[in-house]
Amino acid sequence: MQTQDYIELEDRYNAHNYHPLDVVIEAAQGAWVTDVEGKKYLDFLSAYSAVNQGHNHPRIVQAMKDQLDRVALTSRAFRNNQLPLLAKELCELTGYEMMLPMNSGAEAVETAIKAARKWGYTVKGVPADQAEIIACRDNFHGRTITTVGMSTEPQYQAGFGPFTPGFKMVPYGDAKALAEAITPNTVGFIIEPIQGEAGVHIPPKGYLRKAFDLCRRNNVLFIADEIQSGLGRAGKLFAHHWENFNADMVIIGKALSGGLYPVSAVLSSREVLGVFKPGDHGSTFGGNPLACAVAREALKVLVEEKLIERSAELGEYFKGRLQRIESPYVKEVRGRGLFIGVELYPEAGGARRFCVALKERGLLCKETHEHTIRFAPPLVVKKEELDWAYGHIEAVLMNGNQ
Ligand code: IF1
Repeated sequence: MQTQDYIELEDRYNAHNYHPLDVVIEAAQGAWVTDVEGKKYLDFLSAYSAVNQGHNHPRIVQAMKDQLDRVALTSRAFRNNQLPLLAKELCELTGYEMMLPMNSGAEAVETAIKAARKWGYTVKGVPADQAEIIACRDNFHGRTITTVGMSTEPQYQAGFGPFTPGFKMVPYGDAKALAEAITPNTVGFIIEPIQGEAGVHIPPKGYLRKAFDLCRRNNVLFIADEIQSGLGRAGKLFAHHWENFNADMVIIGKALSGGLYPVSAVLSSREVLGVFKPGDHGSTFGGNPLACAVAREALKVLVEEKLIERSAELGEYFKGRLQRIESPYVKEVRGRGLFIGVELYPEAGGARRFCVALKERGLLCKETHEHTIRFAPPLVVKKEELDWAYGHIEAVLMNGNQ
């Protein structure tokens, strides 16, 4: 079977909830993927930052195989010998007192919202069913009814209402608006320290810290959605560390497994995660031994291969090169670490055609919204590979879409 055959099958039998580039991948290693025609591509998306450690990292694959030979799933009705070790290692790495494991990012966001609400009722003393959570405009926190209910993107909501009540929206980057939105019933403020899907938006300097201080003063939990920006992607363990504080709650997913398995988690204090009593919350697969073994090794790889430092250094280097391109199409190049967005002028005719052109040249990128191309290679990418990619990006950005 060839590319077109797979596309026809998928279009016939699979729901059309995506518009993928027409490349059919059959294998991958490190920063490279191979399609069914045998063509190789440098991956500049990293499965939306889930493969920060590179595709099929040999150490994580080995840990996964070893665990598969023992036990994959126990359910939380029984204990397993991997969950306690992941919990300890993750808390020691991040400095939090407790974690709660789930599978997808959206589930972990839901978990954080449940924790914040119950904390509000049982610790802060908010009257029953009055808890409010503040979120930011242009956020992306997932696809569940609650998380799309918090979205300001019309497409994510159209046709899916009614939504979960109890959320307020404020503009991203506006501390004054946050201050005005907080009431005695506010239990949490949820934010992406860098907005990914909105187009790699970095808030104004000092904003996150100011927002954190506001939350502190008003006894509101600062909830950092680090599902995409965390675990080294932005050149720090967590992107909000750029402003030197520790969020009250951190939500992680994606690269927590190095892309080999869906693993997510919420990190917080004993005071917050302690609100959950047996039966309050859970998941069939959350915290399963296969997931925990994979996550343990994925975290070790991140630290031992110094991928966070690599992201910071290579990101600075690559962003610098991109910023020096004098293309008539480029409005702005922004980013932290290897989490870089190139925003094009509307006159460029949309980012997608540039992504298609880059695909033809062997570089897999994805547009976000109409006008931004996101560059987020695996953090194991080599400097020479970035230089190779740069040549193609420059050519495409200078010449339109050839
Ligand atoms: C898709 C976007 C990226 C996330 C943040 C929670 C989640 C995500 C900050 C939910 C997920 C993914 C989902 C994926 C595409 C992708 C995405 F463009 F849609 F927004 F990365 F930029 N918080 N982001 O970025 O995690 O439940 O998916 O595990 O196609 O929906 P999930």
